[in-house]
Formats: sequence, structure tokens, C-alpha cells
Amino acid sequence: MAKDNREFPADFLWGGAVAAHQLEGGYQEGGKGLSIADLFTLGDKDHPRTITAKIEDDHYYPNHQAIDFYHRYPEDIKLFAEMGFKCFRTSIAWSRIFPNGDEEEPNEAGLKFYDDLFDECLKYDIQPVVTLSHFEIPLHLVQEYGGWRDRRLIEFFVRFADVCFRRYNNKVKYWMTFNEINNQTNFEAAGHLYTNSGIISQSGEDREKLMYQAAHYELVASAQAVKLGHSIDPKMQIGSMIAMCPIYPLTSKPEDILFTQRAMQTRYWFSDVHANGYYPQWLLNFFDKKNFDLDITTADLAQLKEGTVDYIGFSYYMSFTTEYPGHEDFNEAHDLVANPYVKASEWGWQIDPTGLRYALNWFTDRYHLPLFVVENGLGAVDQLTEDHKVHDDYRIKYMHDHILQMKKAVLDDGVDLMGYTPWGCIDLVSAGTGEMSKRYGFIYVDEDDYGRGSLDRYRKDSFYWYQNVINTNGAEL
Ligand code: BGP
Repeated sequence: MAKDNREFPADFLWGGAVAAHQLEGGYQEGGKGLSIADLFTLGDKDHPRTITAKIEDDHYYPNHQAIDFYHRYPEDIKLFAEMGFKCFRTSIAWSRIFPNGDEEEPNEAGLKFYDDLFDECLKYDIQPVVTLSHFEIPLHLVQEYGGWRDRRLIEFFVRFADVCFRRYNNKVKYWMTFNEINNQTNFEAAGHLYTNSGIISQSGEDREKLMYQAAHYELVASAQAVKLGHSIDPKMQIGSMIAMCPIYPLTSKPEDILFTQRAMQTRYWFSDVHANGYYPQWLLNFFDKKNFDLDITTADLAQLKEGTVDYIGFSYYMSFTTEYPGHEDFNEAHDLVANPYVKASEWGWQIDPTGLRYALNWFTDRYHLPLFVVENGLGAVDQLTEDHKVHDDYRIKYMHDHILQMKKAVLDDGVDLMGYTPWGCIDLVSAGTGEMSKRYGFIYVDEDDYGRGSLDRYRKDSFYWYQNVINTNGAEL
């Protein structure tokens, strides 16, 4: 087949993505309070990370040191600049700005850290793209209020957003409110309630109802933040951040098709609310059917309408497949099946580049908004050679295949895509396992699962490959 040497649009934002707690370390520096992410222990392939009630000596907490970006960011940003990044997606650790989350006044040392970090990016013309809440909230809000089960969190989050918007408005144009807000649909996987909502559910509690209530408060908080941001500066671009795993029917049986539609509605109603400003009717009917009796007020519904997002940011790693299980409501923990047509990564993530083009078209048809692929990548075990090289041709192949599908979506299908920030552009702590050995980066960090190593940085083969992709604006993949 002939090579597709077309370029992406001239203003396309090539970059990379990370999240504060997965790379900063410095978990008690600069007046930072503890966040829920600081209580996560190491996990492994067979066991998810667990959360402890308090920090104990006989556990290892990978996020405490992470890759020490807190001190080394100038060196890392310089490497991103060498690759040609036009943007850099990171998050602001809420507990650096409000150590407890419910104070009136922010912590100046925390604010200063991000001022310096964003200045360092701008020095190289790298635009910061900032997520306000990426899988972490101040621990105090979990212990005192029970996380997002409590309506008062809306006020605390909006105060945090307000402080960040005003402080960094002249440095940051692109924002997102909550990372992968829709991953909570997998509410039976304990980690998803902890990380998205800071909720530690009690035994016997209805986790599903809890998830919908927390999600509602988060969506109201997000809408209030969007409205506020636009009132501070109408040029501010504030998006949602959705974990996109398109769901396919296993067969063309009408029951499978109908069930797949419900599965998609169940995973993606979050972006319906973000983009349209109201709940889809099927979901309101579902709440009634379940007798959930949620705390959703008329004022909340008005606010959802007033704070619709400017763009849809989303992560894309894999696709899912389902078949009709004999009941109507989709439950992510039980109703997914393997897709016989795609291969999975070492962690069982079903690799499907075509699904990215499908997702880009699906979002476009549904919302008619600009899109931003803010995460994508392959978690793999890398080998550092004696001469400090990493020959990660598997990662290059993954990225090549996905960028090619993105190119077709943009240039053939006319999708309005703002940019592409592959996940973990520098190796960092895995959110799912807490391991360092599940790596995504173009830059290798010499550190093992227990934080041992020199923390030196090395360019992988994919570093030079991606540098050339950016340099040719996607013409050479
Ligand atoms: C997304 C998260 C990221 C990130 C990535 C990879 O769900 O937004 O924080 O970690 O997935 O996941 P993992 O680290 O579990 O491989």
C-alpha cells in the first residue's frame, strides 16, 4: 500500500500527557497536604493497587517519590522540547493548592510550583494543557466528607478551579475538569470509586447508586467551573475528559446490537451531560426504575445547561466487545467479552487502532464539537541495554498504527481534532498497578517498582521516532 505522507493541520497540537501524582513525587513538599493518591500501595499484574487507612512503614507507596518530577522538571521539559512538543498535558495536584481541600485561602508555595512549571513550558513554546482533578483529591475531603458523596465538595472544587483559572489564565488556555469521569461506570472495581471520587464505600452500601450521586455532584461542579472560567476569560477552552473504549457487538444479532447501544449509552452519558447540558431521558427513567431517589435539584439542572464544555478530550487505549446477556442493563464488570479479531497487550488491553477512527467519528456525530486525544499509548515492559538504549519497536508500531487512523479521521472524514498527547510521555507510576515497570514513555526513567535506581533519564528509540513525526507534522510516520 502507498505511504500516506499527508501532513496534519498546521496548528495541530502534538505533545504528551502525564498526571501530577504519577510523576511529581515530593508528596510532602511545598506545604502539600496528603491526597488519596498518597495512600495507594504498590499492586501487581494479578492484584490491583489497594488503599491503606494511613501511611504505614511496611508498605511501599510509589507516588511518594514517583519519578521526582517535582525537582527534575526543567530537565524533563527540555527533553520534551527536544522532541518538538507543542503542548504538554499535566494536572494540578489539588492538595498542593488546598492542602486540606476545605480551606478559604490557597497555599502560595503550591501555586508557585505550577507557575514555575508552566513558565518552563512556555520558555520552549509548549502550551500547558491542564486537568484539574486527575484521580486525586485531598485526603481530608475523603476522611471528613466521604469524598464526592457529599454535596459540599462542589463548593470546594469550584473554589480550587477559581484559584487556578485566575492565577494561570495568562499561561494556560486549555483545561479539563475531571480525568476519565466516566470510568466510574465500572463501580464494582473498587479502585474506580476511590480514584475518581475519593469514595471508600462501606459494606452493604449500594455502590451503583453512590456512583451516580457522586458523578452528579462532579458534573455540577464541572459545569459551574466551566461557566466561571468563561466569565473570567471567554477565550479559555475547557473540555471534558472521557475514557473512550468503543463497545462493539460480538455478532449482528439484533439483541446484541440493541444491548451494545445501551452499553454505549451507559458508558458515555457523562459526555452527553458535559456537551448537551442535560441528562438523557433513558437515564432518568433508569434512576426511577431503580428507585435511586438521587439528590438532583432544579438549580443543578439549570447549572448543567449553563456550563457546557468547549471540546471533548478523551483517552483511547482499547475497544470493548459485548453480547446480550439476557438482561437489559449493562454492567461493565460482567458484560464484556473478548473480541476474537484483535490482540491484547500484556495487561489484557485489546489493541485496536481502527477503533480510534471509529471513536473520533462517533464523538463528532454525537456532539459536533472539537476533539482532543489526550491519552493513548502502550504499557509495556522495556529493557534498558548496557549502552542505555531501549529498542521499543512494539511501541513505535502501536503509535504508528493509531496516528495513521487519526490522520484518516482528520483528513478523510473531516474530524475537528485539536491535538494528540500520548500518555506517559516519560515513564511514570502506573495508575492501575502502581508499578514503574508498566512503561509508556518515549523517555526511560531508571527506577524499579520499589523506587530503586538512579532516576536518570534515557531516550528510547520511540523518542527519535516521535520527534520525526512531530517535525514532519505527521507526514512521516
Ligand atoms: C488512564 C489514566 C492515566 C493512566 C493510564 C494508563 O486511565 O487516565 O492516569 O495511568 O490510564 O493506565 P495504567 O497506568 O493503569 O496503565
